[in-house]
Amino acid sequence: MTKMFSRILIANRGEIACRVIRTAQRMGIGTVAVYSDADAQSLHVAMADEAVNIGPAPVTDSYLRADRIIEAALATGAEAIHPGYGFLSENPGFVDAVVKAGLVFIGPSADSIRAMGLKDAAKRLMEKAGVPVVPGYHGEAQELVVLASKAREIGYPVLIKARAGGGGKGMRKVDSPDDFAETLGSARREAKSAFGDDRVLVEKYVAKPRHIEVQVFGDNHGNAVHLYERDCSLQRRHQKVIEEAPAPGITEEMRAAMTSAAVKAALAIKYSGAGTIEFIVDATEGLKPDRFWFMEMNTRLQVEHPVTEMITGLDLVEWQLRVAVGEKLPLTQKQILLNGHAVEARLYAEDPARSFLPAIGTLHHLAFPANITNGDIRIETGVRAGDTISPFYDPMIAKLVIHAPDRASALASMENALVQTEIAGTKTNLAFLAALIRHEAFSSGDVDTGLIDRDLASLVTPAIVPAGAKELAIIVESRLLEYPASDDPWAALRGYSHHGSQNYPVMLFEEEKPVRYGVCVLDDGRYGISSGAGTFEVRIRREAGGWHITGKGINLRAKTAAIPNGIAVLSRGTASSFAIADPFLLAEATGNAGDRLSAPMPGLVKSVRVSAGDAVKKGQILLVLEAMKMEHTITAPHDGKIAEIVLEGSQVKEKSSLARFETGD
Ligand code: MV4
Repeated sequence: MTKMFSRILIANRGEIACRVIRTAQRMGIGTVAVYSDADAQSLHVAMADEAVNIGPAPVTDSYLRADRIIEAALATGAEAIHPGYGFLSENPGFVDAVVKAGLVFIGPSADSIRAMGLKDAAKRLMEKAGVPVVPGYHGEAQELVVLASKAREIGYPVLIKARAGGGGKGMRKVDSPDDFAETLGSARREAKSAFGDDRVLVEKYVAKPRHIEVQVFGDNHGNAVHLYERDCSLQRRHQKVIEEAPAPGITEEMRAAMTSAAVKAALAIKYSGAGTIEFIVDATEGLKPDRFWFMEMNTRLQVEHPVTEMITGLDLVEWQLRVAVGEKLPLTQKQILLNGHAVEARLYAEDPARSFLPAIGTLHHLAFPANITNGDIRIETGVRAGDTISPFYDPMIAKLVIHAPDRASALASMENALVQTEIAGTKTNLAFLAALIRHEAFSSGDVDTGLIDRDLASLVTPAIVPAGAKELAIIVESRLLEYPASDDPWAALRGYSHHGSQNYPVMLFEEEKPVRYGVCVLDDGRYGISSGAGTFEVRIRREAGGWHITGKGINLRAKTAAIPNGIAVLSRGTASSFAIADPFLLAEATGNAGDRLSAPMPGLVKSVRVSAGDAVKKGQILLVLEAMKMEHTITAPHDGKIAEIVLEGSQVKEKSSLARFETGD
């Protein structure tokens, strides 16, 4: 029995590093994380048994520094390196260096990676193995006259692809022979600058393509199996957005054809480890066994591998570790069963309304549903509430993965999970994901790679602020809700002072301008909000984990979360943030601030002993703050004249201002 590693190094970050560490720890394997300066406080570092800094934030100075990664492995006694995906995971030079250092690369051989790295050689190899390859030309000749005549033979429209490209990079569609020469030139220039290699192949353009890929696994004893297929057609600019397994609408005949072709491909290159054979499928007339073709092979574990794990009940990272120490595949093909349906949604810190620009920001509030009716939920993430999404790396927040008995319930559960996900502090694609799950064509299984681009306008709707969100934010900010009706006679007085019901001031920034609201308690659960536009009545009830606010045109169930200088209202996958204006900060902002006296702790301003305009002496009592069941007298730190003083009865947060003195000038 070959001995399992006692310690491995994970040469990655974020959710995939956490995911690999989780399996290693379950198997009793020690874990070494590597991190850049920007990731020093990140989750994967906290999870690992030990961690090594490998350099500054830019990936070229850290996560791509093969030398430092190998050095870290040797220094910590790690026997093997898991590359995750991306970074160095498909870099044959890295594999060679790892092996040269006497370490094990948890993945395929450098030769397999090289064989699949160049699209033309990969296609020639697959053709020889009897795997269907997209009709086209992937030969050595690169002269224009040769390629143009091949394009004519193939029949327009054709696709010109850089052989060193992948994932859509270096790809050009040509609709007519008149455009071939010029398009070839531009494709070549792009390939040269992007990959340092301007060689291309020419293929028949497959209309209405679906992206269906087959997970394969090989060991070092000549075995290879498939773990069924995944449909990854919902992509935007070649970035996968939602993936699922099995492929909607696939027949047993189609599955048999695709999975046997995929296993044949793996065997053809004596593949070891986790791999994915990507096929492109012409779905113009549904899924037909004679209309799928090999596109490329990914020689790594993929982002979307959890959907395969959930329909097979297997742990692919465990399989990678076992195969890497020389074990045979844990199961035979017959023992790998498909159960149910799984779907994954990639949650990103990006702004769909601004063409999905990455949105950096701090995740002041981040909460996922722990369970879902009629399905299992699995969250893969590398961040926690309070973490900041770094601008240096992929702005992924998490992958939400759902498993359910069938596709319809998997999609329903995913929609349910998305609307229960709460994020405040950065823009996200959460609402976009929910719109996609609800999309008519998608939910009926009529998917293709162009769906998102075609329907983008209807999928990206401006974020709406639900009616009642602002009112809820104002009342929560007034802190009146923290004193629900109780039998404590003093508590009942909350909201009242000796002269009737009191307005609690709340200031919001709206369109960059401070707007003052007054909140008063009308009776138990009913509040009045007054502003320049008059008074508005609402009723608020506490509900499971959140609030239910009702009023004229308002019926909202929501939760709230504190964010810096503001409050977020979270409801059904939307997050509305409101900026709270601290009146004294305002004074500073408007440049007429004297020096300020701020609250040493959160509390209630029990009584105020002076007024604006009063001259006070050092040590004179200005107000009494009730906090932590005690009364704290706040005195003047020096002689001076009061410019502003907080209202008696106000609830103040720590560090918020209590008084402002006139400046000396
Ligand atoms: C194609 C194709 C149509 N016909 N090849 C995109 C990136 C790489 N995976 C190959 N890709 C395509 N190759 C032929 N002959 C359409 C695409 C394509 C695509 C494929 C799968 C998933 C998403 C896609 C988005 C745009 C184009």
